[in-house]
Amino acid sequence: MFAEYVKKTSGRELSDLSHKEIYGNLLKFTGEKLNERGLNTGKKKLYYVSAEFLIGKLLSANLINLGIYDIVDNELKSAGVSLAEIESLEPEPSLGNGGLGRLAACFMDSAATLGLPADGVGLCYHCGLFRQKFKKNKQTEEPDYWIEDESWLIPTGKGYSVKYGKFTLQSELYDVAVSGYGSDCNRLRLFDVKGVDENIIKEGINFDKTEVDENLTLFLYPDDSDDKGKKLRVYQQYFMVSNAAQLIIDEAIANGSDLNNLPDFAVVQINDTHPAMIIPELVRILTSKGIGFEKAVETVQKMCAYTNHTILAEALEKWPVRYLEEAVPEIMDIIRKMDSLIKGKGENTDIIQNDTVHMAHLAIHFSFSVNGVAALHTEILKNVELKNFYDLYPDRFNNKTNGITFRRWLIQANPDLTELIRRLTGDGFISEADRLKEFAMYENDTDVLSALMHIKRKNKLRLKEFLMAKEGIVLREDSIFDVQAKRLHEYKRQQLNALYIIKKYLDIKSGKLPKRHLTFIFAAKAAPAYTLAKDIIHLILCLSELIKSDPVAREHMTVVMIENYNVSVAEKLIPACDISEQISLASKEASGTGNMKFMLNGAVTLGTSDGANVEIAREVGNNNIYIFGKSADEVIALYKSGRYNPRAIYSGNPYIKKAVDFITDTKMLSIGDSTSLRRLQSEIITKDWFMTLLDFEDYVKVKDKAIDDYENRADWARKTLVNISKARYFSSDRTVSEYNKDIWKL
Ligand code: 26Q
Repeated sequence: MFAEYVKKTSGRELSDLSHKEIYGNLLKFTGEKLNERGLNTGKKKLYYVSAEFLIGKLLSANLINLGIYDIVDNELKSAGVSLAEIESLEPEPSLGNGGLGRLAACFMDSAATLGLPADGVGLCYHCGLFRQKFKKNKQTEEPDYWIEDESWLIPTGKGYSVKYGKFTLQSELYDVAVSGYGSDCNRLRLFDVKGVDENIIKEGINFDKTEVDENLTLFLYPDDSDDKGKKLRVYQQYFMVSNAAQLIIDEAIANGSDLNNLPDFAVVQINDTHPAMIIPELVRILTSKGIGFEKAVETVQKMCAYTNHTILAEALEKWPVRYLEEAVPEIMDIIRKMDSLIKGKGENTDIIQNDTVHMAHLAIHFSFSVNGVAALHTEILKNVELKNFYDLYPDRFNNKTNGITFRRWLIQANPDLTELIRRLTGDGFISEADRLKEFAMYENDTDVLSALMHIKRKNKLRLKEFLMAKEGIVLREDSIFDVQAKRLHEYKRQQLNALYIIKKYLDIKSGKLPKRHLTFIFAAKAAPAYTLAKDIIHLILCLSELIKSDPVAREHMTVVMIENYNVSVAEKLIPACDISEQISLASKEASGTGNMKFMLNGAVTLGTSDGANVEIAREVGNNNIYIFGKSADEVIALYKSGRYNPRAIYSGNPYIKKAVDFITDTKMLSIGDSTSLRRLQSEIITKDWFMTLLDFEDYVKVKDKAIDDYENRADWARKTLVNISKARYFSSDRTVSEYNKDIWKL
């Protein structure tokens, strides 16, 4: 059908086109097919407002959802071209940092698939998050342009005025079609500013932060370590929510709303606090249209629901009043009036405190629903972090355990595993994840277990080829692939994994050899201003170099850190993994979603009792997961007591001391930067805010056990089968259905 399309539109044969031309034609062809599908409709619509949508490449995803992937793939094959080659030409939009942004993309896929009228609303960043490059074993940042002349962005010709304190900006709306699997479409509505100027980008990702009209949508979350960056973030957020609010009200009126009944037409899911200013913005617009203040507040509260994604105090957004006064004075006035409605209602729940606006407080007081993203996380919100709010509004709090779309993370990422499941259970699991139950029945089928091992090996070979081509990295497919892929943050404890690697290296050097070659793979970006996170990257890259140049050690282990981790890398990396590292300090990882992708692809989790790991353990049972470390309750109590003493652990355990000391061993200092390595080492011994050393001993014990168990190949294959089958609970179709049943009611 594609070949015919090319013939009809250009009079040419598929085999005569260059790869670039095929890509351009496929964009148009797929775009038209998507357009032929209608939009999901209904009286009430969901607006998922988010600063991030980490959608990944769209070509394969759209072809799969349209049900024409195999047809197009075969047509291209007949013309001597592979779809993978064509897809490699598609630039990946990096419109997200990590979990929260990818979750938004999975939710968009599921909402469309479930036939729910649900649009995403966000910003059209020209460069998204930075592109990561390693130089001298350190991270550097470059702009990551992704918008080409031909892209998935559909100009709509629509736009709005957004009024700031001292000037007004004009927006331009671009739509991206969101295909569901076998369903009608929804849209991602991305707003850009007229007149943004990419030429103001200087070295790396630096630019003049004061010229808001020229830089507003250049980057996702520009470095906010200085005042100018923070202000720019406020300008960005207001641009996003003002456009969203105007769009919502326009569409509701077009659908027949008289604005008094707005909640019957629109529900807004606020993705973390980044879009929280939509609350006062909606109030502003409603009052400007003649609705009284109190009625406007009441209406808006019935429309808005807030999701919390983090319990780290430093990630909770607080803005100095003077920033808002300068950027958005009208909104600041409304926030003041709203604050006076709830002032003193609970202890430490005011919106404005010490001349600072607490965005989470604003979002909680004026939403009808507040949800956490995993069972443990929601309990911690209710009982600890947001206890004062839970006391005020117990009925508002609810849990929605995160999920992932199987269309991308199984069908697209792992075609061989998909084929095996399809052969054994049929197609149903693609849109009904529960059907993976049927796969569990093959737990003792030796043919299926060896097919699983064969698929894993193939996926390792595919990763090996990919990394060889991408970065000249050499992998051994007979090795155990142990993977930690996620943003670099102290609480996620990549440093704990690195200390284990040092211990293994020292063991090997002293003659204690592992039974099988071990491959430790990292993939992570660090925030540009987060010094310690960059120190941890430096440590890992130095270890990688040290081991690569050691003829004894390299026979037994490999350490690699993949450059510029993104969705496309994840699609190759995750299916090749044996051991999935989910080792955050208990209580700190809200949920995690990588953990779900790895299990779905037949990796076994090594993790702490944190976030959704707790629910993964509940689903798969103790035999099919490796849990270690202190519990969330113990960690919370330890913080409260102020008694954690890393130096005592360091001094009290000879092998911990040896591993930590090695960070600044002469071998390491000859490779790396002594300031960075010393800073990291001293941080671990004297502060260790995320308690790496607390769990080190248990981590070593449990990880060694996992590596040992791997040698029982049949039993390991059985563990992977159980993980795949039990991943059914973590389908984002389940999560989105729950949101709809309890919150959106579409
Ligand atoms: C805040 C203030 C100033 C600048 C930046 C930020 C900021 C930016 C991004 C704060 C947080 C984020 C992103 C958070 C995030 O991705 N959280 C993850 O959300 C996932 C989906 O719910 C969870 O699975 C992860 O556990 C959680 O870490």
